Order: sequence, then structure tokens, then C-alpha cells
Amino acid sequence: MDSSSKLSRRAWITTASGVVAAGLIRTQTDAIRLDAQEAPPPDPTKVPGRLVSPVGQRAPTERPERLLRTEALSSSSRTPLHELMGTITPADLHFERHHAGIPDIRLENHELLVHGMVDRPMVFTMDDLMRYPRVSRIRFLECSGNGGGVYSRDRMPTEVTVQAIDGLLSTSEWTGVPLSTILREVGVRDGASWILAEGSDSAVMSRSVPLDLLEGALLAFGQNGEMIRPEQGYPLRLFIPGLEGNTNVKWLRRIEVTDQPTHTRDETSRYTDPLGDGTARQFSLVMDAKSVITFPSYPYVLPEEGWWEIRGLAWSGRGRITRVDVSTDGGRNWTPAELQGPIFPQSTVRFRHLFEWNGRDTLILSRATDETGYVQPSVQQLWEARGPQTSYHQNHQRAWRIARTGEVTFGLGELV
Ligand SMILES: Nc1nc2c(c(=O)[nH]1)N[C@H]1C(S)=C(S)[C@@H](COP(=O)(O)O)O[C@H]1N2
Ligand SMILES: [Mo]
Repeated sequence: MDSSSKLSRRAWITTASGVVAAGLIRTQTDAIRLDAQEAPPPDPTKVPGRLVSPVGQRAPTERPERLLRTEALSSSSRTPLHELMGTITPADLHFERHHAGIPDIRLENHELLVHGMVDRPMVFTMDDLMRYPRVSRIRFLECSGNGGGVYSRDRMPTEVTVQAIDGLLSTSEWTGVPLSTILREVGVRDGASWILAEGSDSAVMSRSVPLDLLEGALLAFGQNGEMIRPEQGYPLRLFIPGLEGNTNVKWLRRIEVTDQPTHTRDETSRYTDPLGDGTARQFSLVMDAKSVITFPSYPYVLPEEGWWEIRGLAWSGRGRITRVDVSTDGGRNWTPAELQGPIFPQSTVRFRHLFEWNGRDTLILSRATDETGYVQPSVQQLWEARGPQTSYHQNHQRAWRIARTGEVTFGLGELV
């Protein structure tokens, strides 16, 4: 590419909406960041550096237009998984999903009511809650609607990013008070088996969760070292490791202990899975094991053949990931990838696999296995289990095609 087309492309980027631009400018691999460069700065050893500042910022040459949550104007925004490293999602890139906007809540006014089948119904201020012993846990959060765009046989996209497909996934270090501590304070009565959790947004989003899935649950107010962000539920959210995103009620204001599910609007009108045999299942709350390749993926272009590192993320709501296999021949042969430790339960794990691209048309896939022995299914296996239409829990294997030109596109359609 000559420098004038670089310049004009840059001019276009600054005027177009960041969302569109982020999708269009990626014609280089992440190894080669040539475009959108300013004139070179002076020798940094010869001029004084910038002074300290109260809040840090990203390097301008990291092209901040890439580090955007897309679909920022709808009711969800997605994490740019293909632009991130390691496992932790920067808090400002955590995906967002809300049913009626982000409420404006002040710490000093927020209260949590815990009542129902308990000995001592109690109201907790944030000061009360923040005085209890805390824990911090690195855990993923995934919307069960994630991946919805790549399930239908008739509609397999090709020019689509991993962000657009699976960006309703993020991982943070969450800090809070174990829910079990607060349930001990109020004294759960014999016979209780569920809770109802309710948010103070204008959707008054509420979900029922069985007590026996709440073992690791947190009343969370911290995210990656700072107070949880408004988008993530400031000042308090229920965080239930491994369960579908929707049960992680944000802006949490009420927990009612019950002996049955409440069947709220949010759990009857949505979040139910049709099964292949014509029945449906409700309360399929645990997120099944899944993996995605984040590099190479659309819109990267491999500039030459040779050794390349396939990189991605794997996670399971049922515990630890024990194994990720990678195929570089469309799913015929599989090789174990390297897993980056430490591996936490219900957290994303970074996997890496070196492969030598021979310049031919290549279809790459990944397949996760968790500590229960569950193996991420192929799309055919999932269709068989769940039928042709389902809106949630589409955790089947994904594929990327590397064309002879080095261009990478979503490749699942070639296998079905
Ligand atoms: N009160 C409330 N809690 C909520 C929601 C909501 O709209 N209101 N959305 C849910 C859904 S569908 C998901 S996937 C997660 C998203 O959490 P995040 O926005 O922090 O990523 O929050 C859940 N908790
Ligand atoms: Mo969700």
C-alpha cells in the first residue's frame, strides 16, 4: 500500500463512525501495524518525557478505534476479543447487556433487601455490605445469547469478527462479599431452595436461581481493582460464576428466599431452550464449555506462509478447562493446544498452538474439554440435540478459513 492511500484512509477513519471504521481498517495482520502512523516522534532519549498524569491512557498509536465495544448504540455492546491479550478484559471494554438502560444510582442511597423464607429479614446499605470480609475471584461472564449469529444452517456469515459472534463474553477479577455470608446473617429457613434476585433498573430485571447453584456467588462491588462500573451494575451486582449472564442481576436491590422459582417475565419470555424432540427446557443456567480462536480470525490477513501461533480463549461454567484441541484440517485431526496457567474454574483460559501454514486453503477449529469430561460439540451435534432454531447456549465449535491470499474469514459454513 502506498503512503497516499494510507493517508486518505486515515482521513476517512477520523470522520466515519468508529464502529464502522474498526471493521474496515483491518487489512494488516496484528504483527504488522503500518497504517495510520503519524510522522515518527523525536528520539525519546533526547527529549524530556511526558509528565505523570492522574489517570492513564492508551498509546495513541495503538489505534484506539480498534478498542471499541461495537453495537454501542443498541442494548448490548461486545468485547473486541480479537484485539485483546491474556484473559482479563479491561473494564472499559467489558461487554454490556441491559434491558432498559443504565440507571443512575448513588452509592449512599443504594440498599439491598434480603427477605422471604428467612429468620431475620434485613436491609443492607452499601456501607454495611462493604464492611463484611471480602473475596476476589477471576471469573468469566457470558450472555447465553452469545454466538446466536452462527447457529442457523441457512445463514452462516463469512465476513464477521469474533467480536460480533462471541463478544458477549468478558473476564474480570470480581470483588465482593460471598452471598453465603449474607444468607447466614438472615438465616435461611428449612425448606427454602431458590432465590429471586431483582435489579433496580427500569426493567426491574429479576431471575430465579436454585440455592444449590449459588455456592460461589458474590454480592460484587469491585471489578478489576476498582468499583464496579455503572454498565456492569454499580454499585452492586449478583455475580454467579458459570451461570448464564442474565442471572447476574445488576443494580441488585432485592433478594427473596423462596421454595420454588418465581417464573418472572425475564425467565418465561426468554432464556428457555427448545430441544430437538419438540419439548423445551427452562432454567438451563450453567454455561457449557466453549472455545473460540481469536487469532487468526477475520479480518486478519496472514502476509506469508510459515509458523504462526493460533491463539484463543476457552471457558466452562462447570469448572476448569482441562484441554483444548486445535484442528488445522477442518476437524479431521486434532492436536492438544498449550494452556496458559493458572487455570481458574469458571474463567477464560488462554490457549496457543503453533502451526506451519503452507499457503494452502486451510480450515482451523478449536474444541474445549472441561473437568467434568464435557467436550464442546460440533454444530451438527448441537443441531441434533437442540433442533434447528434456538436462541441461547449455542456453544458449538467455530471454524476460520485461511484462504491462499492469507485472508481469514469465518469458515463454519464450509463444514455444514
Ligand atoms: N438489572 C439488570 N441486570 C441484568 C441485566 C439487565 O438488563 N438488568 N442484563 C442481564 C444480561 S442479559 C446479561 S448478559 C448481563 C450482562 O452483564 P454486563 O452488562 O455487565 O456485561 O447482565 C444481566 N443482568
Ligand atoms: Mo444476556
